[in-house]
Amino acid sequence: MGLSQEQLQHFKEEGFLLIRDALADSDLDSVIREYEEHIDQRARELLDQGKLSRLYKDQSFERRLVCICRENNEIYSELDIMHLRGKASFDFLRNKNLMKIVTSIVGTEITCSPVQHIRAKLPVGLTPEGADAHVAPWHQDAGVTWEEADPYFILTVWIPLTEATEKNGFLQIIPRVHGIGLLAHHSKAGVGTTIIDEEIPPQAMLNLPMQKGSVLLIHKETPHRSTPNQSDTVRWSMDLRYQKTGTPTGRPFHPDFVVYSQSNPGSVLDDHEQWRNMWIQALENSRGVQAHRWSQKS
Ligand SMILES: O=C(O)CCC(=O)C(=O)O
Ligand SMILES: [Fe+2]
Repeated sequence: MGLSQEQLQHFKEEGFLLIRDALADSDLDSVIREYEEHIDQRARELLDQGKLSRLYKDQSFERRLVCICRENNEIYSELDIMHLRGKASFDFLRNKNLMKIVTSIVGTEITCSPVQHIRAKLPVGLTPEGADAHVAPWHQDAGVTWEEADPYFILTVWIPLTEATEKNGFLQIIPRVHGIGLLAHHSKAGVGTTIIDEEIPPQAMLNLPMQKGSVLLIHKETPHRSTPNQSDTVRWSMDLRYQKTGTPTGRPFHPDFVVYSQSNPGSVLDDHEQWRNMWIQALENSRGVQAHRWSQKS
C-alpha cells in the first residue's frame, strides 16, 4: 500500500515520517543473508591466514561481526553497499513494498541516488583508526551533495536491519524546520560534515528508536544525527535516496540509475552485473574527488 493522505501530510509538515511495519522479514532477510554469507566467508579466510582464533559461527547477525572485529577488523571497510555490491542488496533497491512508499512521495519516475549505504555500526572503539563514518554529527542530507542537486527534492529512506536504540546508536532529528534551505556546514576533522554550531536550529530534537520492519523517511533539509554505539552488538541499517528521474544527484562521479518508471518500464536497471561494474569503474575513476562540498575548517 502507498502512503495515506495523513502520512503524506505528516511528512510535509514535520519533514519526516516513521512508518512502522512497512517491511516484512521476507523483504529484508535476503540482504541480511548476503551479509552473513560474506562475513562467514571472510571469517574462514582470516582463520586460514591465522588472523582469527575462531569462526564465531554460533553468534547472531548482530553479534558475530563484533566478535570478529575485536580480533581483526579488516572486514569492516568491505561492508558498505558500494564495496560489497551484492545482488540481494541491489535487488532491494527496487523492492516492491519500498517502491510503494517511495512513489507516494517522489512520483512514478524514480532514480536511485548513489548516496546509499549499508551501515554496520560497531561498538565504540572497535572501528579501524578509531573514527566511525557511521556516527553522523548534526547535518542535513542536502549538505552532503554537490550544489547541482540543491534545487531538487531528494528523499532519504532509512531502514534498520536490526533494532536501533539509544544504546546502539539511533537517529535523532529536528522536525518541522525543513523549508529553511541549506544551512552552512563544514567538514570537522575526526567528526565529518556537520552544521556549523551557530546554525544548528534551536528547536527540540526527537529521538527515533526503530524496530526491524520500520522505515523512516527524511526530508533533505531536516537536520539529523546518529549517536555512538554503546552496546556490544552491531547496529545494522540501510540508508537510500530516491529522486525524480532527470534531476542531478549531487554525486555525478558515482552511478545513479532508473529504479522505477511508469512511462518507460524498460529503462529500469535490473541487471546486477551492470550495476556492480558501474560502481567498480566509478570508484576507480573518482579517487581523490571531494564528495562533500565543504572543505575542512577546523
Ligand atoms: O545511519 C546513521 O547512523 C546515520 C545516517 C544518516 O545520516 C542518513 O542516513 O542520512
Ligand atoms: Fe544523513
